[in-house]
Order: sequence, then C-alpha cells, then structure tokens
Amino acid sequence: MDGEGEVEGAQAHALSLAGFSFSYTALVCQLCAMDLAEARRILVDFAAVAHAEDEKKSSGLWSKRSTVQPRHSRDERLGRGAAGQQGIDVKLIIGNRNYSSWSLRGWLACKQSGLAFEELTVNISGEEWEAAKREMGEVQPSSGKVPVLWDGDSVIWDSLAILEYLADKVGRDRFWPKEDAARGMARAMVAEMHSSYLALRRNCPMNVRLRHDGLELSDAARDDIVRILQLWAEARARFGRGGPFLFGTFGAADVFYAPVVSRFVTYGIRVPGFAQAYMEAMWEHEWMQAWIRAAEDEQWVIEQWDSVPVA
Ligand SMILES: N[C@@H](CCC(=O)N[C@@H](CS)C(=O)NCC(=O)O)C(=O)O
Repeated sequence: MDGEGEVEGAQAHALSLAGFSFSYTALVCQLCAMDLAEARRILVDFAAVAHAEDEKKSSGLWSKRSTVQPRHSRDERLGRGAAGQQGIDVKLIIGNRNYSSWSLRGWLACKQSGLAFEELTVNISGEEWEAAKREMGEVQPSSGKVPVLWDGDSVIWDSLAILEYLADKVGRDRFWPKEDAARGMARAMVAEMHSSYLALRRNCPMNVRLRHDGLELSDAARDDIVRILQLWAEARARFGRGGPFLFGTFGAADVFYAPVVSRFVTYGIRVPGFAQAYMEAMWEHEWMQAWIRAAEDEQWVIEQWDSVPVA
C-alpha cells in the first residue's frame, strides 16, 4: 500500500458497502497498512448487520431422549458391514457424516496426511451407540468419542491429537505453513477452534444436509462468528497469497474450520466477500465434496438434531 489516502478510500469503500459484500481488496489494504484494529472494527460492524434474527423457537434439540430412526442393519450401523482393507494399518473411526463435526476434522486430517486408511463409520446416537461404546473395544480408549485413529497398535483420539500425530508421521509441512509467523497463527487458530466457540456449536450444530435461513442467533454465537471472520480475514490477508485457503494451500487450519464452513452454509450465515470466496473454495474441495455426498447419502436421521436450534 502506498498511501494513507488509498487506505482511507478502502476503508470508506468497505464501510459504504455496509459490510455485506465487504471487499477483500479493501481488507488487504487495511491490513497492509497495519490497521488491524480498524479492519476488525469494520468486520464487527459488518457482522452486526449481516445476521438476520427471527423469533422462531424450537425445543428439545439437545434432549437426551433419542429419536434416531435407524434404517441400517445393526452391523451396518456399527460399521461391521465395511470390508477391511488388506495391508492398511491406519484405521479411522468416525461418527455420522451429517452431524459429526469432529469426525470431519479427523477425516480431513487423514486425507491431508496422504496415507491410505480404512474408515469405519458409526452412528453416534441413541441406544445403538450406547451399546457400541460398551462393546466396541476400538472406541473405548477415547471413552466413547469419535474420531479415533488406530495406527497398528497405537491409538490416538481427539481430532487435534490425530492431526498432530499424522503431521509427525508424514511431515509437518503437509499440515502447517513453513513460515514461522504463519505457522504460529495457524496453530493459534486451530487451538482456538478446538477449545472455543461453544455458543456457535450449540446454536448452529453441524448438519450438512440441512438448509435453514433466518436462524435466531444468540449474542454469544454472533460474537463467535465475528471472531472467526476476523481470524479468516487476517489469515487470508497476511498469509493467503499462495492459494484460496486460509494460509494459501489447504492445511491444518482449513481442516479445523471446515465444519464452520458447513455450519455457515447450513444456516445461511451472511459473510463478507472474502469469506464467501474462502467458503466456496472449501466447499468445492474434492474431499469436502466427497464428505458432503456421503452425508447426503447417509440414511441415519437424528430428528432432534434436525430441529432448528434456539438461541
Ligand atoms: N475433543 C474431541 C471431541 C470429540 C467429540 O465430542 N465427538 C463427538 C462427535 S462430534 C462424539 O463422539 N459424541 C458421541 C458421544 O459423546 O457419545 C475431538 O476433538 O475429537
């Protein structure tokens, strides 16, 4: 950026767009001018107007009572119908592709590793799952959570531990940016995704097949969305030159924010132009497309998770 006038022009331009089609160029100008606070303020303004609210209420989303409608045989539900693949030591156990955001992360991490792996998909709802947790030795090390990765006799649970295990195995550069500053930010973003955004998770549960506009967002969920947009904006503007993903080429940060992209698509969360472009790149990625198709084909329906959540 060569002049203050240009930066001010970009800011004015961005503001004049009322945030809805926030110009990526304008954002880059601002960040290049090291005016991160102002860029963030604009994004907060944007987000405040970008989310329509409605008064729609529903209840029972997180009720413990299972309303699962199994359409598979029990063996299929437990993944026992899947043929084991000869000579493949790495096995990933995941939950319902339509609903399980942590599973999507674990699965994308496996894809990113480049290793051949066998997948076992389990239905994580209802009595079948309670029985599976008791009976399936393979999910017991995680205390009944998915994803779980088996590599020979080694077992790794928790999506972040799985990603790091795979990065150790195949080389850090496959997952993390080479440059220190970029890698530091990518690690911080992944850690934040892993440990935060409870309000967004509750208000906008992942549901790949669902489309619902006009969801009522809580203030806390809106704050989470704004925070995520800020992080995406900063990553893209500072480190995204090499491609359409958060740090240019597809990596750990994209693996971790993939379910957020799905949530934004499901609930029609309005985002600025640069975020839209990022989301499109993610949505069109061949692995995401494969996951989306599998989620669409999945026969398991968990009715309480298909209800529209309340704020
Ligand atoms: N921090 C864990 C979270 C794992 C988790 O909560 N998985 C959910 C699926 S999205 C699960 O297994 N739920 C089934 C249950 O709790 O019984 C990770 O990163 O893998």
